[in-house]
Amino acid sequence: MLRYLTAGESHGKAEIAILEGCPANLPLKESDLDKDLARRQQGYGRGARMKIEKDKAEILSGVRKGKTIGSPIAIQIPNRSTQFFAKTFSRLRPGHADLAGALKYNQKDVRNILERASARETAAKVAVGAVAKRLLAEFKIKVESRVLVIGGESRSGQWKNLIDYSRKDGDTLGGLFEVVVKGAPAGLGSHVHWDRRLDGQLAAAVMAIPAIKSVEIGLGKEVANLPGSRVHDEIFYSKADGFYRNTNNAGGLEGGMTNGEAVVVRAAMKPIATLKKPLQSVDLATKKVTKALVERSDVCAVEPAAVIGEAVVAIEIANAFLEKFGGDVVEDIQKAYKAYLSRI
Ligand code: EPS
Repeated sequence: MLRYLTAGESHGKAEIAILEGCPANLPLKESDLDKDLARRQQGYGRGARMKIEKDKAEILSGVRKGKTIGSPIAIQIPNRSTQFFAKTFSRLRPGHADLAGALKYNQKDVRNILERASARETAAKVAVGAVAKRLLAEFKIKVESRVLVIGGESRSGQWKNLIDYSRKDGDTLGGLFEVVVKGAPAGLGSHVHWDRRLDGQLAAAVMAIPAIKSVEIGLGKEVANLPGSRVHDEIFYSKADGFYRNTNNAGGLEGGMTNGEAVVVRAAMKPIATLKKPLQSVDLATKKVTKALVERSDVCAVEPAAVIGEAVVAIEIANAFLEKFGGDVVEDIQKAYKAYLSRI
């Protein structure tokens, strides 16, 4: 089983992850992680921070001579931009963790909440996700993503203009992205108990990405509006392809298990909570009316969110894969996987 923890503040020394449970003998290089870290930094609408950072993973443990050795993998991504760390503030930003965090943790300086609540933490998540993707790649399973909507607009040709307009207006934009897993076998996850259902695990993982407000699988909320005859994917069989479907409204998941079709997860991201034209708010210290804190931030971060979506989906799929086929060493998993594929 894969388990991971992250640590680090947005403007602290580094983002850190420890991944436990990665099987031994998986070829793994820092550049495997850096590819996705670079993708996470991209996207039109990113703020000035991304011009400063050059996110690079340092693998501190768990890998020797280019291969995992079964021990915990410690990863560090140094932060270059640390100048905000000393600044205090109390002008609460609506939509961020500021108010609830300050009340819960009894903090007068809201930076003690902001620093950890910042989506900068997702750099560590993406590094862990890249290891999961590397593992899945050994078994020809691919995890990809794409942006579907930005600021309510699905025509991608309009997105730059919308983001430019939003930037000028001191506003921010959210959107919708989709993560697709190709090549996963039928039978990952389980119908037998709620916490073993893979759809639930995927939804929890994607919902826990900062700023995500809704997660859908396959047709998603559209299923509420259609009859069963237009929702369920009819089953076919051929000698060459085995069981297959001509539609994938289920998004590759039935009964909490993969069914052999592509797994399709979509998520809606709210607009970034730090606005250049700040919203009405209250000062935590004085309780007086104020404008929310304005600090350097992004105008739109749906493109990076899609990369983060890939990472957390890859971690859940890899976890279900290891649960099914064993988890100590790549060669044993390969044997178990081959035997399973020939049975089904
Ligand atoms: C982020 C780094 C942050 C923000 C963003 C995510 O950098 P800074 O705050 O120094 O500009 O750009 O954080 C947020 C969206 C947020 O809500 O805090 C990153 O590396 O992804």
